[in-house]
Amino acid sequence: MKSKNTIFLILITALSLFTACNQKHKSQTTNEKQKPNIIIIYTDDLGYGDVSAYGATEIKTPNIDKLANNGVLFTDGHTTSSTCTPSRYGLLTGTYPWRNAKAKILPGTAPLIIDTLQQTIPKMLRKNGYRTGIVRKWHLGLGTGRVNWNKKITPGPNEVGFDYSFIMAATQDRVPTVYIENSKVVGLEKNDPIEISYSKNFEGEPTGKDNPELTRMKWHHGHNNSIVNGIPRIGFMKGGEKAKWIDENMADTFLAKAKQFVQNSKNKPFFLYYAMQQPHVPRTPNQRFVGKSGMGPRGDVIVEADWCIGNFIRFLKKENLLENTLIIFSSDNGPVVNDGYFDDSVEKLGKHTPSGIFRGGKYSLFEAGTRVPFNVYWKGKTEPKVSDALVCQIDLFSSLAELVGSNAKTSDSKPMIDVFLGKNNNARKELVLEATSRTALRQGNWIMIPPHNGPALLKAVNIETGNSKEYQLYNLADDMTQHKNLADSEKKKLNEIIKEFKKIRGKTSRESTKLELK
Ligand code: NG6
Ligand code: CA
Repeated sequence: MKSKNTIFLILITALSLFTACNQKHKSQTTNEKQKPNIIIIYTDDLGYGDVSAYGATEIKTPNIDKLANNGVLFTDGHTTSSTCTPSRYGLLTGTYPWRNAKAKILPGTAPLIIDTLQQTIPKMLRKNGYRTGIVRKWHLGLGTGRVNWNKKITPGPNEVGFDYSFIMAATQDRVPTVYIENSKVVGLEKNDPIEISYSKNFEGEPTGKDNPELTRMKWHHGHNNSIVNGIPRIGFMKGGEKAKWIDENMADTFLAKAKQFVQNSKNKPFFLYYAMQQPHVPRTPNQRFVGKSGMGPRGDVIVEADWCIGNFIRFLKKENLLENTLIIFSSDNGPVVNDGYFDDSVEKLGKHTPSGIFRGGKYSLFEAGTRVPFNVYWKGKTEPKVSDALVCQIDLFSSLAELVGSNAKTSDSKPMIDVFLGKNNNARKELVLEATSRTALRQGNWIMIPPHNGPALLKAVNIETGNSKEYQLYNLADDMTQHKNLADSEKKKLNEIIKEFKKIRGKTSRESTKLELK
């Protein structure tokens, strides 16, 4: 009897051990699967006032609005900088771009500015079981100098954490005007090699400057070097005829690649950095969108971008992925209307205000330079909420790490996933903002802009830079448009912020300003 009982006991114990083990194994695989997919949709030069969810009345962005209105809509969301390269650097590395002297608008031939040993969002996510991809705009440099575009172009996105990359090297207005997939130019023919230079034209090649009769889009400032598809660009390019992109097909090409990446990544959680090129110049909407905004090409490409986002989200839904996908939507810098081409954007702007109520725009240290649309949407997880918390793209590194259970951090990137998911409003207390190598400090509702040399107005683009010989101090709580400089009347506050700014910035080669207490 006794032995029967013992056998029974042993059997029961073995069975429960087996079940426990099995369950543990099961829950691990479920957890692994349940890690949310993460998508960052990043527009190029889209302003705070360009989105109807942010108050635009002259243009409709129904698909971006759906993300904004069903998720967390940040009213005080910032990029680190008011131009592209530094913003993208800040976003991907979680490190302030002013710490890296190379993080400024790059030519198409610039070497990679992210150290291959540096932490990045895709690297961190890859370590945590993700498949990672980038589709569209890179603009963080490629190679180590003197890239041979006809060979493997490396290091690049694939060396800083991306398993898959389908990119344009720099911008739509810069050569090389070709797609690069996993380090190789797409469609390149052996007998028609590509040569690129940013200093000298290739003999016999037409340019926007000398051959205006060959252009279908006229240059306003800059943009008068090589002509590709009738559009004069920045930089000189020779060869690679078959590999050249068709500007009007770019949105569809990238959308298809984004979908393909998702489809190929189904057995793992994935991270996609979908870095759209709209509404950056040259604005080349597909025929389907021409005239759709009534605002000329700038408005039309915003409508096109919005359509792409809607189409992509419907695709995620169809693939049953929406419930388990965190989508972050934002822009790399504030808006600009005329950024170098005569494209009717100024003439057809009408009552539309791309900067919303804010002062400045792209290239500016004023609010509109860095305050951008910023939404976080996760179906079934985020409640519709408007959050006034101060947040910055630089915090996504540590916050996404938190989300996936990693303790990776950088000293500049604050873990604040609960703020991003709308669970609390524990905003950033301070933030250094950057505009073409000049910096300013936001502290609570205060912003201090130290004296900076240079013009107060960039005439070509008609944007105020934020430069002044005097200190500027604004209280955004009751002066969102930054017209009441309180530097004289609030000396104590000013000195407090200058002190803090010195502490954060320390000695750096990029600060053109000597900070002095007032
Ligand atoms: C500027 C270009 C501008 C745009 C910008 C980069 C001229 C005169 N202007 O130098 O058109 O390409 O660089 O924009 O060439 S960004 O969004 O990628 O930062
Ligand atoms: Ca940009």
